[in-house]
Amino acid sequence: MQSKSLAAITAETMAACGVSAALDVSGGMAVVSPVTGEAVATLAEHSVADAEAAVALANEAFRSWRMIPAPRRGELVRLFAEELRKSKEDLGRMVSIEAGKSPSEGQGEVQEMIDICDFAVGLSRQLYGLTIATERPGHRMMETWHPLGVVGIITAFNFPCAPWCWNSALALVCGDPVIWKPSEKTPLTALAVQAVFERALARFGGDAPEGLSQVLIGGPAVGETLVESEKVALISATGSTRMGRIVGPKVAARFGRCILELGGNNAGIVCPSADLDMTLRAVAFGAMGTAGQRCTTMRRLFVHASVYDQIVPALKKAYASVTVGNPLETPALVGPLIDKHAYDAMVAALEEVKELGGVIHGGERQDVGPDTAYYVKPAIVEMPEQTGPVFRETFAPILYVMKYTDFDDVLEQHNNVGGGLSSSIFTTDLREMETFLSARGSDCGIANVNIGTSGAEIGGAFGGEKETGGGRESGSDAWRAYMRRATNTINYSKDLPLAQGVVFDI
Ligand code: UN1
Repeated sequence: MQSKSLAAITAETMAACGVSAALDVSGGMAVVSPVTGEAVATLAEHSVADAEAAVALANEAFRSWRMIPAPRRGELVRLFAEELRKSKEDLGRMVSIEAGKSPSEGQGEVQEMIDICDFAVGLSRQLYGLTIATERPGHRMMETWHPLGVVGIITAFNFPCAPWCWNSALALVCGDPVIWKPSEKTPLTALAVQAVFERALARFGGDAPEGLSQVLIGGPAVGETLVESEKVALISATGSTRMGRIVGPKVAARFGRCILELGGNNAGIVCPSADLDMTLRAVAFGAMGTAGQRCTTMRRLFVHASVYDQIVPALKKAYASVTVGNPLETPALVGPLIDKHAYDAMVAALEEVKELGGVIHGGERQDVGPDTAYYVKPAIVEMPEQTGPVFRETFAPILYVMKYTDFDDVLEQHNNVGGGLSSSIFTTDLREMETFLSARGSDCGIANVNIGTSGAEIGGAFGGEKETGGGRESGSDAWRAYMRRATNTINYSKDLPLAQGVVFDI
């Protein structure tokens, strides 16, 4: 039995991260842990006026931060990574308390922050522009990357801190202050991360302006203030496609920049030559990990008829035996759903697929916590075809399995959904693999071979196409979204030749 209350563990963990804010504000916003369904804190909320003040302060900070050399800006991120390393366990525990992840996954999320910080530190000396051949003699052409402005970061409950860091670590080295609006479901982790960041700021010294990184606690009104403010140059938003349909047009209407990382409906294809043991393990983590609440979760599995009767029974066995339980007290691999709403959505999807001829294995609510917590056995559903809820992202551990015979046909089916985030093929056949990765293969932002759809490393650009929103965050050249590009042409000759041979003699 747990001797301390979850609220007490929360308070202790927050204090260990250096948070001094009151966690028991009367009449404040209740923060509920999905682990037990109980409120672990009540927080003061920011108002729209507070959000406007944060935007003004961040713009003030931008004026000086953009003039600090990028490698020096990188030093702040380097110190932040050091502080994150010291607080990895505590921050990981906050992720477990607020999002219900296992300790390994909670700490894994913090590791993802450390990794992107390390990446950003190197990047701070590599914000390269091109030198471009010019058609005019005695001229030189180049491009220069400048800081963009204030970056508003809106994050979702399922990854309470890593996506903020993919954005903020890059934004900070690129010269941009950040304002973070975390999910109302996971504001404590944001406050804890901010406290850790402030330790890095204190070590960094005086040239960091006030308001370089701010957190706004509150609901949609606060987020909308960021989205609608012309003084927020870039909005990077992670969440549902429904949210993206609201945010995208609003930012576009003011010609702001947007990075959208929205829903996925990620699939795997299991080919005749697949290494089935490896496939089984990859699918199990991809579909059941984080209780199916990753945007990269594997939601559909197409299995070739020749291996269906080998892999599907093995998967059913793995699903039946997976441990579900309290992530803080047991070594369970699968923790709770975030709330009743998520549970209801799962129940509704399963009811609907049953009507459509789906054969459901698992999916029952588990009696492993109080009534206020929602633990479920992950569900594997054998479907006769891709139909109904299979076309949608239900943010819960449901894996729809379908049989295929023709490779070209399965590629069509694979791509025939709204989401375009992540995808996997399991094969040892070179032709299938290369076709899947080719222009007529997977249409997703992430296409993997012999690994699952989730668990991307920070070094690659992260994001996807179609209803996933088209944004890219994290590694590769995603940093460019946080800077503005200037093309510079310099005439060092004594003549003034015009481009395209135009004559204009006066
Ligand atoms: C998310 O679910 O919003 O690839 C992000 C992954 C993690 C990130 C998931 N690195 O599963």
